[in-house]
Amino acid sequence: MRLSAHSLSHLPESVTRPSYDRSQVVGSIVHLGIGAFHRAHQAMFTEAVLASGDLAWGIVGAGVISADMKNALVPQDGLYTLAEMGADGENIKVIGSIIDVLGGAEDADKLLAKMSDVSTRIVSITVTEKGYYLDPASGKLQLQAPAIAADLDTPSSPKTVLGLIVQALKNRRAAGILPFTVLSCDNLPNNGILAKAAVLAFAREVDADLATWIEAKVTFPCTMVDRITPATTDADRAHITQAIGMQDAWPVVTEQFVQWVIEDQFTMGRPDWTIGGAIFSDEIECWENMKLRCLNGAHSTLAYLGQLTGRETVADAMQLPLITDILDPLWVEIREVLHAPKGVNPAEYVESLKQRFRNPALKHRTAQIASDGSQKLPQRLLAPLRDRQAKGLTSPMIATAIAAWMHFAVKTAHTADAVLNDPLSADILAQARSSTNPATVVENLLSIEKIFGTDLRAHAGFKAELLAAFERLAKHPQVAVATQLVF
Ligand code: CS2
Repeated sequence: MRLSAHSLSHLPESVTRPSYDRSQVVGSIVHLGIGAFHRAHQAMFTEAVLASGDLAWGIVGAGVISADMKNALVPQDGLYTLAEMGADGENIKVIGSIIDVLGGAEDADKLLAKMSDVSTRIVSITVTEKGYYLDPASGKLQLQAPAIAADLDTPSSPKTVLGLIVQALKNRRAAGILPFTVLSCDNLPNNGILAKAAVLAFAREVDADLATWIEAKVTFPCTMVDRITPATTDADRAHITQAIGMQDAWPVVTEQFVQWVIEDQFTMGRPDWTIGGAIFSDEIECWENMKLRCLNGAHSTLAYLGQLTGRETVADAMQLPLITDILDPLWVEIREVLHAPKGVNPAEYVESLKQRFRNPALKHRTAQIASDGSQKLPQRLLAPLRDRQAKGLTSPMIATAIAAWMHFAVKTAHTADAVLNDPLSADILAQARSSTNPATVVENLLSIEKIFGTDLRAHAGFKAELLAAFERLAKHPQVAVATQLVF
């Protein structure tokens, strides 16, 4: 048996399921990038709204790159299982807030039509850092990126998120329809401001007048999103099949903790996501910085150190004193320049992160977090580093985290058949292979401007700190680095 509207009644009693009439739900949110995170997060908050009786806010999800999620979820009528795993057990729910799924290029026309239609009031996105096509250091739109260049060539049949949003807004303007809200749920600082910058930069290339209209009329609220959600594995699928007594082609396994803080600026209304526990706030930047630096900064550090010490998962990496001895003072460095949101105690926040990272029920692979370092380091580690430098403070632990990324890159570059999962992999691997002298390799990697800008390589004190950290890691008996480097 497979999960679907027809099989819902066969679920075990313990599994929560949609309590409302799904046939009455209106698809007023289009979500671009319907991966595991969206389904563990926004779709769950929206489920709470529907369960409260407000059926005006269903989600039409779309995979932007592929049709895989469509192929998995359409036969299940959009239903999927969400398993919230804690050290003390699990909570299994079937979520019904996604009422239709479109997929990749094959549905691009249908997707554009839905986004252009008056029924769509919010377009939300989770396309990861690289989906914005912004240079990580300068924030400039990558006009030469093949997907962006192709959409700029034929803007009326777009395939990228930016192309779709701009063309749909153009269609709405022409038809006299109010613009939707663009709601970024990506893990980026000022994600709404970045989404706006990317959309406007694209729109300016297409139609300057349209860009002015978008700037004046469309809102791009910032959000802080948080829920640790590893990629679904076959073992997860087997576990869920056993737990719900039927097949689910793409369940989501996540933690019990969840947080969503949203700036309240919507053009055509919004669901009351507070029903599911979301917070509307004007202090988004503080929330985002705290999360990106304390959680994600530590996550990236754990991931690179985990990769260098053979630790497959975050929970395993948290068992290694070498790693926790770096994380604890790293958090101190981060907290010394942190502006926490009102009412939040950063020390308690960090303690709660340790518990979350140690969650034995989550198999969060360090390899997954280690991907796309070029897109992640700037906001997670370089931002607090620069804040410290501005105050004249040294940062040996942030330097250690960056050194761990560098070793990871160098090791990948010198390992046959290893792939560096990063949009800037060609640049990074070229620099990582450029010398066998540690000081030169560190210097060359630090000279990748798209990641590090130009200020860090000009900072003699930081360079010395980074090289010392790089050499210290290389000499540590538990750290496996590329043997090509002569120390
Ligand atoms: C992780 C995040 O993969 C990564 O880079 O750091 O996906 C992290 O799990 C989430 O931001 C938690 O909210």
